[in-house]
Amino acid sequence: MARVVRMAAAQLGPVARDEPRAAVVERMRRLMRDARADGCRLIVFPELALTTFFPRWYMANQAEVDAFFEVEMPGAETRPLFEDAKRLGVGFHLGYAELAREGGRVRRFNTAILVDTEGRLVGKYRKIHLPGHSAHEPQRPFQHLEKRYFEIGDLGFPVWRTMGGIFGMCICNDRRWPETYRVLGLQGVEAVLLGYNTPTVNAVIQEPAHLRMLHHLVTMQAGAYQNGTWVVAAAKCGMEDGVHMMGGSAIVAPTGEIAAQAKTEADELIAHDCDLDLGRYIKETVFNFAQHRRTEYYGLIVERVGMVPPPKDGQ
Ligand code: ING
Repeated sequence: MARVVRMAAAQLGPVARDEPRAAVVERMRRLMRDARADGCRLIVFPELALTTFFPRWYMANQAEVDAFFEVEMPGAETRPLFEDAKRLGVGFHLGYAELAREGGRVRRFNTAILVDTEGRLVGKYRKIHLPGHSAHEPQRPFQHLEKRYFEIGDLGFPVWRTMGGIFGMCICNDRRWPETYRVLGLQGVEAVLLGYNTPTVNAVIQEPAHLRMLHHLVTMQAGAYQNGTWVVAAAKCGMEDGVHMMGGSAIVAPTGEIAAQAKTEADELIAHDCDLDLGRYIKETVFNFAQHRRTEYYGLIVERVGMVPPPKDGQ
């Protein structure tokens, strides 16, 4: 039995700091139309897709920071995407900066949503692994202030039954952590949808650029295989306000193989006929969690946050 859903990763090239949301949405609408014409029923847009990757700047003025956030979703500029989704019958994943008023206070998250082929908002995820730093570090060539501008996500790693499968989401740095995929895998996820904005240069320590692509791919390939799930990852990339962001958008099969990969650092669509049953044999044999996992020995994974090496001789 094959439950095939043709999925697309819609890579976005650079979004300039002053590029209006409406202009970015038009680029995304075109990618959605092209995806539908290519037979796709689901399209994945990048993390923080509506604006430039603003955590690269230190901004002291909160109002200046908040200008990069959405206060409603859909809002006036993003509603056309929801309407196109309904008219074309294409579901989508969208990453954006969320400003929410909850419990009598303002909350700010790096958020992603899942919208189905009827244009209905099915699910929301708020980024849990926030990389970078919270204080201004002027010695860096560029900042990475996600810990300053966003709160840690408070929705966990949920999955949703929709569009014929079991879908989960994560965002950018989350893809580097095995825990992300395993928590989703323990819920039977069949496709993990994610966007990312990854600077090509490591701002902290000299690291060969080719390692960026290796680490990006190997973490998703491992996560896919070890949990028998598809992974669809869309970059926002290219030279964005003077900082180069890596491309490499990819669709990874539950076998760990790369089924499709972007070749440019511009707006580019990659698509693949994803059989959501392809991971079944992996879930039922080599990674049959119920049969093989020994959680009685995994305690440190949850009990211990940071690494603690053994005492040195004589200590
Ligand atoms: N960006 C980068 C990412 O995790 C990063 C930050 C790059 C962290 C490389 C560590 C190594 O892909 C975001 N937005 O998380």
